[in-house]
Amino acid sequence: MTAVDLEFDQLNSTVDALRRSISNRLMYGVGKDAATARPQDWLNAAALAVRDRLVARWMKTTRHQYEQDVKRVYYLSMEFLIGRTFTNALLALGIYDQMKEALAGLGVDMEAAAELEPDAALGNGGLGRLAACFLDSMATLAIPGFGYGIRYEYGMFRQKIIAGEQVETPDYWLRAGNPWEFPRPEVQYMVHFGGRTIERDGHVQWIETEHVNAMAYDTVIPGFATSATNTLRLWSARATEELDLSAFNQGDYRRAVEAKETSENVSRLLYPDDSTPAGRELRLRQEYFFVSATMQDLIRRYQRTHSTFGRFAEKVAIHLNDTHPVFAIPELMRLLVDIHHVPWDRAWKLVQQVFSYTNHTLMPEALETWDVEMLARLLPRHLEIIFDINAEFLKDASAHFGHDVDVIRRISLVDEYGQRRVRMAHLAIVASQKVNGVSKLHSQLMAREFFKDFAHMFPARFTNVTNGITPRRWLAQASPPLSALIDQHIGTHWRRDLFELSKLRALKSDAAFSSEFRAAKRRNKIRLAHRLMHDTGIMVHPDALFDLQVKRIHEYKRQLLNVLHVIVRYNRIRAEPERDWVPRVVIFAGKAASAYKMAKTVIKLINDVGEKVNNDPLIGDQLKVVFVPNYGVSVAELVIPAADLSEQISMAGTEASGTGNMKLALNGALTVGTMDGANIEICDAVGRDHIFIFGHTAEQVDDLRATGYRPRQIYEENAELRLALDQIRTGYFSPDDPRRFSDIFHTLVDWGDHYMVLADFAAFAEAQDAVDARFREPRQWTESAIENVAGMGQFSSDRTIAEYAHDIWHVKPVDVS
Ligand code: GL9
Repeated sequence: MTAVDLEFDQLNSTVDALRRSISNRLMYGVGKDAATARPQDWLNAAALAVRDRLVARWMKTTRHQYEQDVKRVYYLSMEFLIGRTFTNALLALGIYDQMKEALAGLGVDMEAAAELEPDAALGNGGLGRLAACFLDSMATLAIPGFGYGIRYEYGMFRQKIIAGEQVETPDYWLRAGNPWEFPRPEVQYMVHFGGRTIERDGHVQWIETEHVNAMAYDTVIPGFATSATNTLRLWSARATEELDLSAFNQGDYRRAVEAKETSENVSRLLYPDDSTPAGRELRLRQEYFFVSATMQDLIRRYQRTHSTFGRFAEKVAIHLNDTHPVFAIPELMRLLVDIHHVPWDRAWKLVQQVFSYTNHTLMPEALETWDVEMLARLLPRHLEIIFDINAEFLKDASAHFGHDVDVIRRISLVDEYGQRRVRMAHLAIVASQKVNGVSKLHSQLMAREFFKDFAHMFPARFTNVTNGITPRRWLAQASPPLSALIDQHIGTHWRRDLFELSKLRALKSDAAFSSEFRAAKRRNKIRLAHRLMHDTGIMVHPDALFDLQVKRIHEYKRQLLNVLHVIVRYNRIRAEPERDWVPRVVIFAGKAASAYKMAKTVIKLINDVGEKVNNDPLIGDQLKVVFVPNYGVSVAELVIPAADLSEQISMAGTEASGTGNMKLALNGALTVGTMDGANIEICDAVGRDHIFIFGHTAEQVDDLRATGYRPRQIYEENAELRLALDQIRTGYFSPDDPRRFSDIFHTLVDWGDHYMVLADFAAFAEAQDAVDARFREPRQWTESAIENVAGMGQFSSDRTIAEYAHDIWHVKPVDVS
């Protein structure tokens, strides 16, 4: 920042200046006066005042990017789980305290007002949240990065728990307006579907299509303590034909708006599910809609400063966040070849230089494929392009492997078994210059098992970039007490260089620091206890061990393993109520995909067990079980800082990385976990003595499966486990419907449970005993907690983004001074 900018910023950051801006924005932006303004109006006015301050930086960054003709990264993601923006922006600008005072001067409680902001929940889980952390880090590191996605009108559903069951309600997050976005009606691209292709003058034309326009909405993404800012551009569908006037004039009002409604459905809602077949066509339309607009937009931006495609690969990097945006590959080919008349071979070379792809899961049901027949109907030109790419690729493959029919069948872009389907991950790998997994283990499994043929053909293409999280949101913003304590002892620079936290190691045996550390944690636990009381009516004691499993509900994540242990613990306490147990509050939170029956039954089981345990007078405060509804970014910011224990207990080899594991450790929770995903790297970083590792490793899981997994034998041999399972089977927790959970029992005991819950039970229970023993020694526990915080340096998404920028995208920070 120049001296003039700095002075300008400082002038604008005073309490007086902010108070004037808020009053101004209330009047001229919101259209209210102080006498009639509701808290929501004050929040909007304050948000606009903050946004004004960001815009100046935004213009400047954009101008510098343009003048320096920088290489830009386009981060394509169907999901961005941003959460709230207000507090985050205040901290980025360094005006949190001033704003609080300014609002107080106007009679407004800032923290209460901030709670009114809805979460931008345009994502399902870890993958979407990762994209949001990446935006934060790209801006903070001044990497010229654009997020591209869809402006869903309805984000992730709101989860209510009614009579212990998940009920989904729509999340209309735009109800009160969105002060953070700028609609850009002048930026619109036409997106086509259907029709057919013909050849004319040596070029393919795609004709007789239906179309919809994609209109841009821009959101400013502030960097932390820098004037660098970036843009998140989200596309919204606009009908190309407005009202059908003749239908309207005939009084047929429904038909008059029908076509418009249908075509605009494409950006109506976040696909609610990562596993169901329903709505697949709409999902395909969404995927293509967003990448087509994005490719047109980035070509237009490139052509503003370049007259040929000669330097395209020097100026453009396109990142595919999982396979959802992979139609960008054939779309870019189509635009280059059919519209801009670049010869096929040259276009393909360009494509292979600009794309890179991250795989986020190896769960077979999540590896996307598209029915050839549906593609032929909706995207006929793209199907031709995919077939042409495949033909060339299979030629190369035959040259590489010899004529091994099995390999060719395995790696083809088209799955020919049964109904023909295009394998999107294969297309992504063939077109990308780099392909990465999200933790060391996951990247290894990718290259050695799932995509081993590709890794054999293109060994240099496969790499690892372990995930990370932004310390701004997940420590500075989420835990004011712990951040303040850290600031006092090692200064504030850890927000930009998380490795600074390692300085805390020197303090781990310092009694004064330890007790302040415990006090900070306790304040967060009290904050949560109040909210739990308010939202669920369950009273918990802040001195109990707060044990959290917060994440999507999925069998592979094994919430059932945790529940089984809760039941065993309950039975143990009932057997000896007088013993001095370590009091625990076991907290679950997470959403189940709306069509995922088993996951929903797990939610009901957790709530039924909670009902029984929480109301048992023999148990009292020794054990509480709480299900916190509507897990999302804001709930995470509340619960994670209050955790003592972090449950990361997926079957080894199934959780690609996990990021909640990092957020919890950063907040001083100790992990009980399997050797899966990034847990392995967390274990290395914090030290084996400060983490509770248990269970089969990925290799042992394979061996066990090969020799035959016999859960019934485990059930028969472990009396405590057998009792817990029998209680589930016979309705001990569901007397109103004794058979409610019998499928859970049979899945775990008789139906060969793919996730091998029982195989890890005994080791898990033992690890939990070790947890209790450590918790009885507050000094030791705190020492371990401090080791966890101190070891988290490498899990900053700044480190992750620096690796992407250097090794994959080959982009440099823009100079904004
Ligand atoms: C996920 C993986 O399952 C996680 O282990 C990983 O941490 C994140 C981010 O890389 O990606 N892949 C995936 O499909 N989801 C993930 O969380 N699922 C959702 O986002 C719902």
